[in-house]
Amino acid sequence: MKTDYREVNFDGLVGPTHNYAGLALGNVASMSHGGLVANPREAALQGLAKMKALMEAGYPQGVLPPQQRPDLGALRALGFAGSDERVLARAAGEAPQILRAVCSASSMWTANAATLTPSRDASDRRLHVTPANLQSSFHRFLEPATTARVLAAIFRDPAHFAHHPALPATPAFSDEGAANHTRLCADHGEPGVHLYVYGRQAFGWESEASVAPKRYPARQTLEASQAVARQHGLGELQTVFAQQHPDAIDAGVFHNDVIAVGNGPVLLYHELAFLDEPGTLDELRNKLTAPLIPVRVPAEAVSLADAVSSYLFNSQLLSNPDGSMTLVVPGECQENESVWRTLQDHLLAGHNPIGDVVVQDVKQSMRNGGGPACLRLRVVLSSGERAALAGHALLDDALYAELVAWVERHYRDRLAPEDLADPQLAAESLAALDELSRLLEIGSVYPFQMAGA
Ligand code: SUG
Repeated sequence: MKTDYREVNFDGLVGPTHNYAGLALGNVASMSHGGLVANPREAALQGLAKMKALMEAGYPQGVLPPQQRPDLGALRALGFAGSDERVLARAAGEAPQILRAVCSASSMWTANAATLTPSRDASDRRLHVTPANLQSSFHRFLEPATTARVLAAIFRDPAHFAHHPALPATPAFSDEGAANHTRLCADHGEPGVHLYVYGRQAFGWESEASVAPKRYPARQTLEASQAVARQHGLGELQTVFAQQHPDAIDAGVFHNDVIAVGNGPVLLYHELAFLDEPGTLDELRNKLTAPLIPVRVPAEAVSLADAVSSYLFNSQLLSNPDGSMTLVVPGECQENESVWRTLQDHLLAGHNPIGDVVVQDVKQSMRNGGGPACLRLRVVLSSGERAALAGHALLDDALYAELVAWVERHYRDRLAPEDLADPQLAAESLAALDELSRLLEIGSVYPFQMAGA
């Protein structure tokens, strides 16, 4: 049966303070590019070009705004007092790493904004939303409060949308959102099975069976994934919890979406994505109503190192009306011989619905470890829910043109770490965001717009 559910990808607009600060332990690109000069204007335009290309190819496209940065409120909470200029100057002098963190434009990676359950799978037939607490790093822990306001502003109608609080921001419930969640189904409008991938178990880790990464932190806990599924009212037959392979995390796979991507009944994954590959596939097969189509990439075709440097699996896998699928890969895949060969010989030529590969250049984001899939939050919506969206968050030609002009008016084309202390940058950023919130018609979502903040 054909239904009117469609996947809408909400991409994060890159903020005016986009920079390379080397903030993310276990994220190889972030760790190796810290200190480079960034180009926020190019970054934002690359993101918009991806959105436009997908919109023009017929995929519904949404936009989520960036956050208020530098986060002066966070600096004040840490004891930096005085005028805004004084706060910035003191932070730059006394704690440059903290200043970098409060300037990060990391909210662009909206795959980490929240975990969502489409109304199709919820017993109350509403879309359920839980913002991720992102507690594993300070710069990302600053995101959820504004993220929750932005999502509540767009998914506003309580008849259609249910918002849950972020999980307690403590290591036991470390949650990184949709980057560790994949909904598999026959078709977007058919019942889904929710695959949650976690890196460690918070309770019971002393047991002998427990395996954890040795080099880099595991960001998602089993307990966090279970709590999100519980908040959304999902039952046992609708969920599969699988542990990520610790060797993958130690090779720089800090989220599951760096090593696997699913869409409809297709699961494209690297052989080292899951600790228990056969067990995970069996459970998915048992719970899915449609036959699972696993597309496995062996390590001998693409090594973990190549998967991490090319971000092959951080691709968007999109459904086409004829039943085929399109894979949107970052430009880095074209530059890697074994990855490009695997794409042609194994993925496109294989027995699976992937019929087309589209290359998108998102290099500015990639240097911080964010590929095409990181930049978007997938939201499966019925036509009634799409009509109920508040604000102006769905991209069309007019909004695209306005956003490009807005970026060109407000963004710098060069941002070095030492520029972050410039009070003028903070003022430019606030002016840009004030204008953007009017453009997107989302009301007052930023601390500087809220009374008493
Ligand atoms: O959390 N990078 C982000 C990248 C997130 C990618 N998202 C997904 N895989 N879904 C992170 O590691 C680096 C910022 C810096 O170093 O300046 C950063 O936060």
